[in-house]
Amino acid sequence: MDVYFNHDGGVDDLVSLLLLLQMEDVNLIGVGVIGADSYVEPAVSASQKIISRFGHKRHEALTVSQSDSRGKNPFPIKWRMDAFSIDALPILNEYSNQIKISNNNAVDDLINKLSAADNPVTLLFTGPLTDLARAIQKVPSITEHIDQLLWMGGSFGETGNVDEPSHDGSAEWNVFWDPEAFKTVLHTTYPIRLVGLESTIQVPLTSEVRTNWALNRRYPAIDFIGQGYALVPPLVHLPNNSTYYLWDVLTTCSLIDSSLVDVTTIKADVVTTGISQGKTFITSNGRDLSLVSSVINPDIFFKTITNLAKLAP
Ligand code: AGV
Ligand code: CA
Repeated sequence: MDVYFNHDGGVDDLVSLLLLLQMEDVNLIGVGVIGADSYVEPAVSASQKIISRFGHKRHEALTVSQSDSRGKNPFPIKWRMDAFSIDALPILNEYSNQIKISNNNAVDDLINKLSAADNPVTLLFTGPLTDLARAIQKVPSITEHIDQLLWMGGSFGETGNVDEPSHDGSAEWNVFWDPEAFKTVLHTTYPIRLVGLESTIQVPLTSEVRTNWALNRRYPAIDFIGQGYALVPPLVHLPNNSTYYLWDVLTTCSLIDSSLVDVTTIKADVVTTGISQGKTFITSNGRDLSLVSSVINPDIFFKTITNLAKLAP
């Protein structure tokens, strides 16, 4: 399966990149990084180092492209800072980085890779859809090369996860950052599969999960995962605005293992303005989408992470 990955530099975005590199059935044709839930420079740099340190021979020629996209509703600075810490972890700085930055920005890199593709490409997005929306607007014919879009975004349950002034809390952050981008993507026809908050709520970061990574830290990639998630707060008693879930990692693992999740089909749309901007909702006039409705067995999901990470060099 040919895969193009666009992420936004959060802890679980960068762990997703590491895991994607271990998937033998995935032919990773490009990586784009957008400075949404991160500052883009350290997020690009950390991505280069992760590919260099934990990638395989087949990844040697991979480049990382930097996005110049800006969102309507910026992420909290506190969360965006994590990319600097990950980029500075000793485990990523022991050996020199061998992976280059693309000469093209993330929009043009996506356009070029799709235009040149021999086979239909699966898009994996774990941040806002801005780069995809801009690429489609610039060169509409690239959609012919898209096999499907798998996206961590949206919420079809009671609430979202945005806790900001002038908003009612109904949106999920990756949609809220750029609601128009999702609207643009909804006007296309290739299959879209969403992983939203109704399923990711089943896979919070917990101290039990952390202990398991600690016990396996003799594997360098699992040590890295433990170090990365040490930057973010776990679920202890009640969830709050900063509680961390494995949103993007669930999305990434469901790419190769559809038995991890249950999927339903819905028709959906998005609110682009006002106090509910970024809210996704079901409506009979909406676009056909597949929605990951639940995680079948969270223990098996966490086991999948360690099994994949054990394959890393
Ligand atoms: O809304 C989930 C998305 C995912 O792509 N991101 C984090 C994941 O990378 C935004 C986000 C929501 N709550 C957060 C987030 C939190 N408490 N800390 C950092 N990022
Ligand atoms: Ca993300």
